[in-house]
Amino acid sequence: MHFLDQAKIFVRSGAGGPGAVSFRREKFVEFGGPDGGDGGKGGDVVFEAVPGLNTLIDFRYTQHFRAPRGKGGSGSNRTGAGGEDLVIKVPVGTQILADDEERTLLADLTKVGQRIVFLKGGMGGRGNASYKTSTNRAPRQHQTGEAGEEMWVWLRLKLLADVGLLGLPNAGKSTFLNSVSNASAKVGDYPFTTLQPQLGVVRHKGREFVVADIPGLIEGAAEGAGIGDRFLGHVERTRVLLHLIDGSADDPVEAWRVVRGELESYGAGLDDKTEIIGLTKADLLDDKKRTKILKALDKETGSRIFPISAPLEEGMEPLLDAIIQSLGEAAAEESLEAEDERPWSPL
Ligand SMILES: Nc1nc2c(ncn2[C@@H]2O[C@H](COP(=O)(O)OP(=O)(O)OP(=O)(O)O)[C@@H](O)[C@H]2O)c(=O)[nH]1
Ligand SMILES: [Mg+2]
Repeated sequence: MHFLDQAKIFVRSGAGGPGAVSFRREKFVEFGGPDGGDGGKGGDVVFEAVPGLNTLIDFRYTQHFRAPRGKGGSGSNRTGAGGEDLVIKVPVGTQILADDEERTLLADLTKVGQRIVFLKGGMGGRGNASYKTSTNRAPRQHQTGEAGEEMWVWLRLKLLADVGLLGLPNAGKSTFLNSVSNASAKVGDYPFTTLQPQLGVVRHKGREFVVADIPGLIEGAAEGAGIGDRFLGHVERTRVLLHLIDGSADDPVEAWRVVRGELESYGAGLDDKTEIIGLTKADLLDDKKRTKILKALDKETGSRIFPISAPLEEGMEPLLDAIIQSLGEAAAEESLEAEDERPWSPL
């Protein structure tokens, strides 16, 4: 699966409509007066985060977004109609960045339904009626309407998954994703089968969550070994990490250490995230070996280890239960934090 997670677009808000110059002329009415109405306001450019979008692919085809201008005012003191706001729908998790060297962050759409008025439409111009004074009863002055604003911006989307899959190559990450979700990721008996992140939606006990499968990590990934750690950006925003360890490998404990080491080198808070650990390919282990590995891992990690076999669908239930439980806990923490946050403002 190839996905586009960055797009450059042009946005422009609508100009205000011009104010009118008009005089009342009616049969049998001796003195007319100025009655030119004001122009309408131009449309705003609004970004809205909507559910159900996972990529920025639509922005490859449409790159220019212009809100309509306000209509001109007219006689009889009629104000021009305002230009409609242009609402640009983006996936949840989209960031809007300036087109400068630093790619300054301008806005961050993290919640479904979140709306940001990004560029304001220009004010409508004043019509001549509004210039009438006791000394100037027939003004011809009017305004043309304020110009709109325009800008090139970058949209950037980090896949917004709830659970990030981590592990060495060949650990069984994609196999797991396929078995629990609607995804059909490529699976292979060799390292680096997965070269692009892939998302899957999991439904379990009436709950839904999104799992991201990313390429495997190896020792030195932070320095670029293998395909490096650049895909870790895609799990930076997940609430929970599911770390899968190949139970049939020579040294599962060392496998766990290697991946933890890479998380630490990467930073960005990844090593503080809740980690759930699954031991894959449990079907290849006899009871004695399995108990030994579980014990060793338990001792090293201090967490409960979930042995699973995705192809046989064994051990999945308790693992999925644990994921749902920690997603619930993570969400509760976030809503507490969100109370201290201030609303974003472009000014
Ligand atoms: N017996 C058994 N084989 C498994 C299990 N899970 C995965 N495999 C096999 O292990 C191999 C690797 O599986 P993948 O799902 O491609 O592993 P991955 O972690 O996604 O690998 P990369 O994408 O290369 O990082 C494949 O041959 C799978 O069929 C399991 O629970 N039991
Ligand atoms: Mg894979």
